[in-house]
Amino acid sequence: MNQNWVTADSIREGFSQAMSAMYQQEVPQYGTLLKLVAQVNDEVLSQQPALRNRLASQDELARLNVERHGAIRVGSAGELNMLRRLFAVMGMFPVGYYDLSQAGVPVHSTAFRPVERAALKRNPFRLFTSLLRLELIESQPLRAQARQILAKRDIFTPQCQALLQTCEQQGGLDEAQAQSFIRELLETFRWHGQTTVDGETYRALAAQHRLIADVVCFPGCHINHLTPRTLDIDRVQALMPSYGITPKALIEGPPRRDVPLLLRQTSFKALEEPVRFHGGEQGAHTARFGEIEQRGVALTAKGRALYDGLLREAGQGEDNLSHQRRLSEVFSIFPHNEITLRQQGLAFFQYYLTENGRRHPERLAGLTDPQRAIDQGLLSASPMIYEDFLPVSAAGIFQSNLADGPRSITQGAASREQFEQALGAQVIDEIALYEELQQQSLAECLGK
Ligand code: OOG
Ligand code: NI
Repeated sequence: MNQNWVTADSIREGFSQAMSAMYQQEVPQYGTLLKLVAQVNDEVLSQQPALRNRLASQDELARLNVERHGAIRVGSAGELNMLRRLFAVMGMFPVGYYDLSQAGVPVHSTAFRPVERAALKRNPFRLFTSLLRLELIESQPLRAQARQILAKRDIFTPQCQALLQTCEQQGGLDEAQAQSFIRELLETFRWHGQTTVDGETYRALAAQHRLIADVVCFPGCHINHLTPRTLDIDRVQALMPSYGITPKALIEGPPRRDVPLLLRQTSFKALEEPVRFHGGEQGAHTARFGEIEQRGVALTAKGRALYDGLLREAGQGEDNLSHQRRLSEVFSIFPHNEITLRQQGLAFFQYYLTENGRRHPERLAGLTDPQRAIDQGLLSASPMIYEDFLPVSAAGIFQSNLADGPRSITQGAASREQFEQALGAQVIDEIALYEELQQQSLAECLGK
């Protein structure tokens, strides 16, 4: 490899910064949300020195305030396939398959994200990427029309496509090329206040499902939200109104816990924004919103099955207070502390050598059981952060922004194969990835 190539990590970092700057310009409320989250994170860290020390010692503090994910929606296999190649330049790979059609949202999705520990630490930027499933549109003529409109657009600039080719051919990008790659790729995700179709077509597609109009009628696939990570989502939700932001009714995901589980999310409603239809007619479109999240420990398949069952059992409350209360009750059987979560094989952990362990590698040499090494004070275990998404939560977020319109789509079945065919690759299994990282960290500690 040529030493002058810019690393994928550094292109991803540059890109996520550029995306954040663009979105702050486009949606000023996002800037307000960033300030609120940073303030709450500071408060939590000063109130909980143990948490601060742990994050600092694991080198996790630095990523906290840059951490964010975004979401985009595309309309065709060709677009998804191009995105896969483009994101690979930034070290982001498709992890997980999410079927949202069960919940009445005509898309299936993956998350492009870094997969290695060092890359995640440097900058974990992720993009939740959904592919519209035109086959779920009930009206046949509209389905054909949507296909035609999508076939005519190219959401990537010519320079962006040329740089991708260069990168794939020469094996990397130099500094100047990396900078223009970031600039050109950003264009794909910019907001366009102008549709490619006339008002009548827009309204016909929106009448099928507002999501369809959002994907089909614009010249690009605008970023629809960016999500900062908070250490206390309940506090941010409570403070949002005093910052002029109205949160959605319910916080999605598990309840508040001593050891935070998986992912909790909330969002503010999509803004109604002026658009100009092709031909000059003025209208409005709602697509872009704000979201915050609190990340917790990644669960094993066993832990995840328990989570899914309890979430189903709890159902949906009317308001956040009663919903959270009910969740807490139902989740009371889920082990509350790290030791039990680990011993029952419900969650993934990262292993670290203690001071003692570092001084006495010979004592670790013969050990295979991490528990014995922990008991002997040679090893410590810390929850591995969940880097992915939750389909029920994602559906809730989609619906809080899109559900209050008409819907004429059929409920589809999951179709992972079809998605992977469009993508041009298989999606990586997230559970296998955590398993591997856990094994790796243990092997490193035990000097294997
Ligand atoms: C994506 C909604 C899902 C999440 O964090 O689960 C999502 C979208 O609206 O395109 O962002
Ligand atoms: Ni999101």
